[in-house]
Amino acid sequence: MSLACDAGKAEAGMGRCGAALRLALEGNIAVGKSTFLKLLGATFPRWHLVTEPVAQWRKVPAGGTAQESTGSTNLLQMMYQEPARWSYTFQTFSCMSRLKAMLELQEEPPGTPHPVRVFERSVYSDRYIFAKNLFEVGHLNPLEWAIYQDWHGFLLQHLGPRATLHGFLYLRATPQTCLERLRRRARSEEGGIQLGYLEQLHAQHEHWLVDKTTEIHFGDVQRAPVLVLDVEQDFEHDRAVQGVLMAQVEAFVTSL
Ligand code: UDP
Ligand code: D5M
Ligand code: MG
Repeated sequence: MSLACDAGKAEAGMGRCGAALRLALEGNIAVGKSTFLKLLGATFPRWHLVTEPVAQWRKVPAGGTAQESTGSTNLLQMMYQEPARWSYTFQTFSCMSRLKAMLELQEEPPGTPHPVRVFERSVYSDRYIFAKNLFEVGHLNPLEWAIYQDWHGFLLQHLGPRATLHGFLYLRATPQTCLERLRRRARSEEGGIQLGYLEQLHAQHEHWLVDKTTEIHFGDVQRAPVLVLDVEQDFEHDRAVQGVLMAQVEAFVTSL
């Protein structure tokens, strides 16, 4: 990459010469991803930020269930209430909703500045954090896990560069801190989540993004740089901590 291209690209919202830069914001449940995304929006107003489609999972337009009278079904709740029955269904829906959000973004015409795009989680955390964990604890059976991996690999391999990511921002805090934030947020479906589940998800993040011991089936994603951001300390209410975190992100983006 030329120096001329490098100069000021993070400030200008330029990811790289010739293509939008796509990053995923990863981390445990309630670690602070949505809060962090808002902070990115305030700091880098030209960046394009995509929140996780949780609202869609809570309101799937579908009849034929106990909630038929409302015309929609809360799939997130069903998965937490009966994981062995609904985990596979949930994985199909969450992965498709993330893919749609990724693919529906228009590419910009040649010559216009290419904004940085940041997605709250990704089709890769769907597979290498959640689905993998659900299989390991027995909520996805071996057949469901095999079918899931088959279509996930096929779809993403065929989408190629359209589905790839150029880097990961990993928000890291202890499972205990995530549990405190989760309880403070008090999302109704998550009332039954225990520390043990957050510990499992924490370990999956560490294996994938830090130790790199998780087998990843997509070369670009395996090689994509990871910025680990320590958010154990509250950043939502602390301007100094926010400044340090935003400077780390800016330096990371400039290096890509
Ligand atoms: N939160 C907090 N301090 C922080 C970051 C987040 O108290 O430094 C709170 C935030 O207000 C929310 C909860 O933690 O009530 C979960 O945050 P968020 O929804 O951003 O987490 P996500 O699940 O998106 O990672
Ligand atoms: O994540 C939103 C909520 O959705 C949280 O309860 C975790 C859950 N989630 C997100 N993706 C998946 C997959 N793929 N499988 C199972 N559960 C999932 P939050 O971290 O609160 O933003
Ligand atoms: Mg969130």
